[in-house]
Amino acid sequence: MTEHTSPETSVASFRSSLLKHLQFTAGKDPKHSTVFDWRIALSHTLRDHAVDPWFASTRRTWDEDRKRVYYLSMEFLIGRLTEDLAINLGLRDIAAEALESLGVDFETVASEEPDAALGNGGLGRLAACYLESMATVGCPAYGYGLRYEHGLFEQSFKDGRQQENPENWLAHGNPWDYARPETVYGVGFGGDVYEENGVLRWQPGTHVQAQAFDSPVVGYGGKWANTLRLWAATPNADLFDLGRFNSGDFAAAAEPEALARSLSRVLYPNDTTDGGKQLRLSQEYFLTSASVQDIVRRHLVNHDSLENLDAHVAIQMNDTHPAIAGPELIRILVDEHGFDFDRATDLSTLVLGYTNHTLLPEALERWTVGLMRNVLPRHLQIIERLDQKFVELQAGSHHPARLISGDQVNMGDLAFTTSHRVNGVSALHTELVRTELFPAHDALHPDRIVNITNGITPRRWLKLANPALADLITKTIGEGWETDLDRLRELEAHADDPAFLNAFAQTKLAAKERFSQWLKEEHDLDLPTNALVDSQVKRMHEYKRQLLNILWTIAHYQRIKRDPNAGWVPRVKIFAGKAAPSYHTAKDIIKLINDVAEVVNNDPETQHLLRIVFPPNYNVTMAEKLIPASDLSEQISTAGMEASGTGNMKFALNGALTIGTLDGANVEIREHVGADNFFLFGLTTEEVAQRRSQRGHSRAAIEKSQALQDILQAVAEGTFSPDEPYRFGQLVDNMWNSDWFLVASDFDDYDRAQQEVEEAYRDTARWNRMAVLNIARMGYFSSDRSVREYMTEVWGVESAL
Ligand code: Z16
Repeated sequence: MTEHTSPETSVASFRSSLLKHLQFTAGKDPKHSTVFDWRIALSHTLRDHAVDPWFASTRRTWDEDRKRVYYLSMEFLIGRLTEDLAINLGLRDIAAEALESLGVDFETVASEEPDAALGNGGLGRLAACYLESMATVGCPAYGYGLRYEHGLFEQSFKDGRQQENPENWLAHGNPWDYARPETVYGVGFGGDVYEENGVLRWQPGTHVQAQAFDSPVVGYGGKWANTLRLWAATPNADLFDLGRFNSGDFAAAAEPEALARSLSRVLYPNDTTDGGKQLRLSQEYFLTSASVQDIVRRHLVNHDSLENLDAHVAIQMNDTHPAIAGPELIRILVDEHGFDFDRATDLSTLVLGYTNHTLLPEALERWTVGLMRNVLPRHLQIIERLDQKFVELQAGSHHPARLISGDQVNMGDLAFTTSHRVNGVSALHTELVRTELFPAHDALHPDRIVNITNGITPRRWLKLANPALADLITKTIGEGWETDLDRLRELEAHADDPAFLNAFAQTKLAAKERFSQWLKEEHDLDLPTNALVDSQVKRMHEYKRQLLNILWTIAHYQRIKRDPNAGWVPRVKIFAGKAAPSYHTAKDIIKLINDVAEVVNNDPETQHLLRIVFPPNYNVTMAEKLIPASDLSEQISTAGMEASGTGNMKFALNGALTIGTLDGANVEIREHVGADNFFLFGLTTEEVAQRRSQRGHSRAAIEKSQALQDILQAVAEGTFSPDEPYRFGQLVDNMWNSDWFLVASDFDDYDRAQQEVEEAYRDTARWNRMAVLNIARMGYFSSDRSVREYMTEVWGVESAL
């Protein structure tokens, strides 16, 4: 491999490369260039530096005929790349200096980049962290996804209600990717299945072309680089109906073309609900088919047959979204390469792995048989045959589990049967996957389910997001923690050193000031920097219980009003997150938070003690600024419902303490940081099940809690919605009469834990010590660790480094 460029790259050569790109790529005279032009120059200069490690890695993988990982995901929530790539190439300071010598500020230029928001939340961000970690640990890999023209919608508030606006990240082009007009595959849809000389042949009704766009993904230190390949739907020429066009019917002529383009037009904005829409299934097949064709083609370049595919290929399905990969691979092996069905199935299973990310029934994909037959008739036949085999395997069972039940194809069951490993994303979640979701499968294949607890990349979520803390860590324990996060444990030795605790507090203050300034500039919002910053940022969902948080905030407000001089700790309550556009309850909760904020923030009696800040349009970039500025991390989902959570890890790694339930990865975070350094509350998973079975549980819980009664009464009376007193009638009614998410049952214990937070924060030294111990003990949650586990437990791939 050629020597890595960064040590040799001087400020002078970076500077001349910037000027070259400004002139020849942006086509601008330095005198007349805008921030946008400088960004184009900077990103192309950085991309140039990615090419050497990228080619070297790709070449080595070919030369050594290495096994490759293919990570199939409908979502990659990447955010910005400029600073990330600069850091990984070791060029962050050189780039800043070179720009400065030209009178340009690095941060200003980097901030001009739009987020690549090709994901909804945790699942998509996880895929982005894993890509970065695979490159860092030297795992030969490709990420495969869709090049959506429009990522997740932009959120704004109008009278406190969520509005959705289309996102347009490609409007000014994407400097990171290389278009590959020669790498195109036809993806078939619909049509019929015919028999031809005893073999079945699928004759699709239409084809849509998938065109590749490749971006290099460079690992930390620039020692290895992989490829993110995103597919764009490009209507092939024959879709344009020249006959109709010539006869003057221009709209009709463009119709099939419009259908084709819609396949990569926009990301579906549902994080955990499955809409059952034909376009979504078509998008999923579009991704899967193009990727599997590409994988098979690459394998056949230097292998004679597909017999040994499992020795060279590992395909990971990120949730069930690409679960049609099993039937697609079987179809290619049987219909196009003459494999026997059983052998094709066994081989496919050895190649495939499936990660489950949720137990929520509304999130588990199910497609009707009718829709499946319309879109993918041959795949349906294959699934029917797999279903038969699955029933036979459960011989003797009176109620066998099925891949097809009633008129629905269960994609989770399909993904399970076509994978040699199925993993959950935290220890608790995996146990529930075993016992609640797939007990029949687990009985047949007791070694198939494994746990791989999620992780986050410390490069983006510490080094990039929190430069002050990162510098303090490096000053204290030296470099190297970036790729060996367990080394943070060396900070424990400083946890009782007042000078170190002070230095930590200074980094927190610096992060608060930075975030406060950003909030002012971007959203004209005020964030006091002398208060406890208490944050709940994530998608808006009933199971995540933003409602519990805002109801407690009302209680806190009422108590301050009652006794303003009781020595309250000043607090800022931060909320941020998007609701799926059709999720009305989640949108009501957004409106409630904004309505409460309106009252609380304008109350002169309490203003200095309590504020609520809800910046719109939470995204990766906001998270990078908000998380380091936080003291308290709200991870308060109903136990058993959050598969893992990864925001919880980002906060703890940045020295925020967690108030949380025994849910998802919270359980493991608490074990690692120590029970003394975590504010635990709430029912356990077993107690949740118990409580739900008790009739009238919510009414009983409310009647036991005076605080909760007062809050609900205030909301019901219209204290926060004087212009429309019954605005939140449904929310309140649901609390009394149903409360599936057990907000009432957990309220008093949450209140108790919040009092403990208050007490701990008053003792500054104690708080800082707890925060430092959190940081020191979070090494386990590096996505490098997660990726290495996938490599040995699932993929059977070795590091090339
Ligand atoms: C998603 O982000 C997640 C699950 C899912 O079924 C669909 C989407 Cl878009 C999340 C989980 O809710 C979260 O607990 C987990 O940490 C994350 O996936 C990554 O595993």
